[in-house]
Amino acid sequence: MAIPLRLTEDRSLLATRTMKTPESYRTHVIFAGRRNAGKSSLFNAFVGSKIAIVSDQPGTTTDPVYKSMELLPIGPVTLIDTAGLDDEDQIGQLRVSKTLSTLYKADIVCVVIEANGDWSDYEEKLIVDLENRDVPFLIVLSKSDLGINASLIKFIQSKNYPYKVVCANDEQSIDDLRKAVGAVAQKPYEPPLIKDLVDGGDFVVLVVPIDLEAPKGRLITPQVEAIRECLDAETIPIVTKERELRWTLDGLKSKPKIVVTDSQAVMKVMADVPDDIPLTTFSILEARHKGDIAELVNGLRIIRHLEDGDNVLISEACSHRTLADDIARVKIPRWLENFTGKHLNFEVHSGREYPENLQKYKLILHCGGCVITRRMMIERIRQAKTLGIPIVNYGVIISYLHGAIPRVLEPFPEAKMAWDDVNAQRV
Ligand SMILES: Nc1nc2c(ncn2[C@@H]2O[C@H](COP(=O)(O)OP(=O)(O)OP(=O)(O)O)[C@@H](O)[C@H]2O)c(=O)[nH]1
Ligand SMILES: [Mg+2]
Repeated sequence: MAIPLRLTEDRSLLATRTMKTPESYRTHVIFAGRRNAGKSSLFNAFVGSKIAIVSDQPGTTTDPVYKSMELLPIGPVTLIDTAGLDDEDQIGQLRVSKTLSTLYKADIVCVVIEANGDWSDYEEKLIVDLENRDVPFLIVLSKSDLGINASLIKFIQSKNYPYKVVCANDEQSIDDLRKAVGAVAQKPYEPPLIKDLVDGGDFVVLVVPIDLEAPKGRLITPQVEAIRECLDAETIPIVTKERELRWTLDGLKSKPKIVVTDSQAVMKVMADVPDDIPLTTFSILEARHKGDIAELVNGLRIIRHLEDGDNVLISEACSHRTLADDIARVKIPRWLENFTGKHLNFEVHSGREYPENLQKYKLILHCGGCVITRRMMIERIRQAKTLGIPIVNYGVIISYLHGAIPRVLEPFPEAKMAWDDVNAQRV
């Protein structure tokens, strides 16, 4: 009797852990393919629950359907079922574009195609896009009980694509599919937040202002992650507010290896930290860890060329409660207008996708992306770059507008080079 009881307990614990894991730590598994390929049936079989609607009517799935689960050995995953890629009428096109905009989240795409069907342009285009963006994929040949097209298998083998033959009602084949997804799914390499800048035994001073914007009773993700990495690296992290920084530094017997501050306190902190101690900000650490720090610094090239009436997008990956003196909505716009002497047209957009008509913006001011994965942040930077729109993150622009950028980029050679280029273009 004791065994089933423990199993139930363990399952609920596992479920709680799965629900609580932030999106940025999850592996995203997406089912994509033509209409009626069997995506929703596989999605349901994969999670073991009838969540997505299944029917023989092509175009049953309209909006993406999400489900969290724990998948060994990779851990917490988010599975996403999508609308078919071959939906051609007007509304269908909207569904297709929703599917395509969901694909950028993927750490693996299961490209579902009927096992007795044929390879088409839809699969071809999808694979080319995934290969270009280095996104792992698995070809899933569905409805194997209805027959298998030998020449389709031959074609897939000739391309060396990983594939699995499955039937939604055959639990063994679904279990094989789960294992294959676990083996193929891959999160991209994440540069460390701070670990590589410090050595065991170093003191590391982290400056964390507790102002109105600080969440009640806790620290924000980059601060917590930095403390954790410092502990992992066997350094001694010392957390202080900006007001007590001088006393903290005076009280240390040896110099800290680096001081990291919240961007908003960078002016005061820069004045208090002697020049021979490296100084940077949590946002700069985040820019390297989550994004492409060189590109986010390169975005600064536009600032001196902004004109009255230019559109500036403030892009936040999450939606959070805003305050009267919100950093993104109020302070950065104010500082930027003061700096440039121009009246700019700021638009705020919160959410996992960019607004439509991105081309109209002269500059994108992006949040640090702490709630999204590195792959998603890189993809957002790539989209901006493809359209030739300069992009910076909040911390980079705050340090720039306060004259702190050369100092806070000093520990990062690739970012310093980008900054030197921005400077060279000014002449
Ligand atoms: N025989 C058989 N039928 C299947 C299998 N998987 C799905 N089907 C049937 O194929 C039809 C389409 O399945 P869905 O799972 O709704 O396909 P979908 O790709 O999600 O379709 P859309 O949402 O319209 O794009 C349904 O009638 C399913 O019952 C399978 O393994 N074997
Ligand atoms: Mg469906």
